[in-house]
Amino acid sequence: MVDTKLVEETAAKIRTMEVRGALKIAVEASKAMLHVIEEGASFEEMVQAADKLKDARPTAVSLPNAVNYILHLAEESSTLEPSVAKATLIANTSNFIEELSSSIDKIAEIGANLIEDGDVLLTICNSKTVTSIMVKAKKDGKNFKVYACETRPRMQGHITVKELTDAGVDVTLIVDSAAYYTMTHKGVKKVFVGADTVYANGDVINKIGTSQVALAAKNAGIEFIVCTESIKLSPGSMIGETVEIEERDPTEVTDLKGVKVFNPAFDITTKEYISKIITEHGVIPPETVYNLLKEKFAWSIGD
Ligand code: RI2
Repeated sequence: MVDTKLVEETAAKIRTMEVRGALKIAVEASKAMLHVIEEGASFEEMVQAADKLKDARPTAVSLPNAVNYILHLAEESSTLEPSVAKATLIANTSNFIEELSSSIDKIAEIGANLIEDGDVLLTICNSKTVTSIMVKAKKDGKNFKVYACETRPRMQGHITVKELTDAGVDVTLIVDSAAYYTMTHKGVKKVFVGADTVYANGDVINKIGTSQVALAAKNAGIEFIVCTESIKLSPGSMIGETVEIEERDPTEVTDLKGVKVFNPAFDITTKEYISKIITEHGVIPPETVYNLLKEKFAWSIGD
């Protein structure tokens, strides 16, 4: 029996959102998989570990995509001589984690080119992908302002404000319901948001409130830009599968007793509201997500 303590701990941290953000949960789950592989897990035990990790949160496909890719690597290496199979799998999994972790730096480089001196930007929630782009643009010497929606109920906007302040970016916190007023009265030029899952048709699932911001941006004639690593593309959507929209505990919303609460954690922004998508492979229109999916997930979907 392999030691699955790290798997249990990682799954618990993802569930409670101690570890959060769609890329980060994929990276941490992959590290837990690498650990059980190093421990000498059988394929069966790897599948069990993968299932535990995938069950932690339902909406971001980055999590199952990463864990399933490692199982695919395990299947591939199982055809090798037993003496080299484990070392090969460890090396391939480590390379994958390295690539996954560095995909955000490539997006930061590309995304920073889209920020111009004097820009006024708006974002929602805390996407490390988005803040990395903004931090890179600042390092490149650009001066711009950011409005950050606080993002009820978990207030991830506060994390965004801290990250940007620490990097010297001029950032202002707003309540979520001030998004449209801020767009129209503070000269917002572009909205940058992250993604948890991107469907083959270009629709994007992100933190609750994102689609309202997209509607407001469209009405105000403001560019709406999604920033996503390709690990967040959904291969299942190519065959019509949808992801479950996570509903979280009512206590996140209120401590009032006897009140009915609906607390969805994500929503879907349809592609007609999305101006462009920034990936580590370049800037693409939402209509071309299908092509990138086919290329990146050939291992999962076949020909
Ligand atoms: P990065 C987050 O979900 C937000 O919805 C954010 O936009 C998205 O993941 C992507 O984050 P949550 O974990 O991967 O806060 O860009 O529920 O960091």
